[in-house]
Amino acid sequence: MNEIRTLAHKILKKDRRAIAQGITLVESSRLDHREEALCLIDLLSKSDNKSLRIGLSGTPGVGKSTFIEKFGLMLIEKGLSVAVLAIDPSSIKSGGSILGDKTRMEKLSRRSQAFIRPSPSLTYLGGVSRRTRESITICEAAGFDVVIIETVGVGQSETMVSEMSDLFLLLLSPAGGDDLQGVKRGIMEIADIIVVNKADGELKLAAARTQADYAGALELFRDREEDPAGFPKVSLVSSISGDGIDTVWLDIQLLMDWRKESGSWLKRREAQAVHWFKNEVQNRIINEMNNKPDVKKQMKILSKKVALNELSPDSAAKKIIESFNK
Ligand SMILES: Nc1nc2c(ncn2[C@@H]2O[C@H](COP(=O)(O)OP(=O)(O)OP(=O)(O)O)[C@@H](O)[C@H]2O)c(=O)[nH]1
Ligand SMILES: [Mg+2]
Repeated sequence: MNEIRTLAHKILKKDRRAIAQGITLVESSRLDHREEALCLIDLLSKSDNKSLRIGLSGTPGVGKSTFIEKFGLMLIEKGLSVAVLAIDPSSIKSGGSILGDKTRMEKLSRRSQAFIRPSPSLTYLGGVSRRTRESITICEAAGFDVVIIETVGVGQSETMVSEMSDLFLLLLSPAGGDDLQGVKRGIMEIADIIVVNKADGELKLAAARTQADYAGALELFRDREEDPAGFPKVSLVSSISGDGIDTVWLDIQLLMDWRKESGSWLKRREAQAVHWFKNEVQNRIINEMNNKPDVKKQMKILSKKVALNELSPDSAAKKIIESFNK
């Protein structure tokens, strides 16, 4: 474990290779690596650095990479450092698309104040969330001022990302039609700032219309007592020209200052930590069960009975727990 101590030490000094190595370690599914990863995260969790964690989501092609590049460069201009963790749950099926992204954030990835880490997800969503959370801890310990967690909009992943960030940005394109782009209510509920991108050239008018549509729809959700007036809000940006990006940053700061003042920022972090703790308890119980051959065998038998309606799901669950406790 001395190696892990050295690794932690290097990460705390913002050694980029060590950061990458640490993330690779927490991403590993090997059991011995998991033990090391646990040790590393425990060592790093004690750092008292608190990065701003921004969740960012949007459908493919909406301009996430272009936005992050402009936004990240702006942060660097302001003397801040930024880490980008991109997760792509859709690559479970497609085999990964986000990896090409590094080239699309070319300017940002060349800056020493930026760290970009695309992660194709090869495992179940629970696994993705665990390692992303731990990757955030690594970036935070390394002292990045801002950590952006990017995900492609596919239902579950937004919720997961919002559960590990301080605030959540949803990127949208100017709409063609008058419907709300099929954006699910749940996602509108978790968004703190909706950013309508591509507000430039021919799309400028459509973007303004989209902004108005969403501002109207958001009236329904604007009852968050812990937030300042006007949030959640809808902003217009062009990630190509950079117009509006600074306003988004001002809004983010306004919201964070407000939440820190009111105490809701800390409450959210505490609630998130407890949430993930419970999550890991479930993961561990399931893992332990899967590691017991006789329980696994009974699981198979009972699954059949449940499928044939010979046993209710709850009775079957009770039996499994009984045999697990034996
Ligand atoms: N006109 C205009 N085009 C933009 C803007 N932002 C991005 N684009 C274009 O939209 C396309 C997709 O942009 P990306 O940044 O790759 O989008 P993405 O959301 O990262 O896409 P995926 O990584 O595939 O999910 C590119 O051709 C960009 O040049 C913008 O503000 N205005
Ligand atoms: Mg992209």
